[in-house]
Amino acid sequence: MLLLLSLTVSDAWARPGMKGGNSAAYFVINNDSDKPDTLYGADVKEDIAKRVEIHETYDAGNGKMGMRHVPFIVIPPKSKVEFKPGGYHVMLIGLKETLSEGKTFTLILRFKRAGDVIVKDVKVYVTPPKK
Ligand SMILES: [Cu+2]
Repeated sequence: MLLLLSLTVSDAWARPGMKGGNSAAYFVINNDSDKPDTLYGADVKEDIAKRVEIHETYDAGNGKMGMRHVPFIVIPPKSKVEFKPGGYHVMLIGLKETLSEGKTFTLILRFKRAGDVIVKDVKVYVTPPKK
């Protein structure tokens, strides 16, 4: 039986960050299949960060926002999940080099069903690009 894995990632971009600091990557996961999939890990192909984690932003009270690591995110069938500022993001922790505007890198997103999805040319923007 031919198994069609129609899971794609689009609209990827990342925030600038200083060497030693952090950056965050954003994108849209489109699950066109009729089965849910689970994002359980992320990495960067180039050696630009000490750690790469899936994060969510939450309301920490008193008007403050916090963020924390989440072990996995389920992507329901026939749906899209947007990673964006103030929501889910992939955190690049401990940058080994400065990521300035225009720099690109390759993101690897690990899914239970679709396997590793390679997102090429994730570009660093100061202002989020318009879709
Ligand atoms: Cu974060």
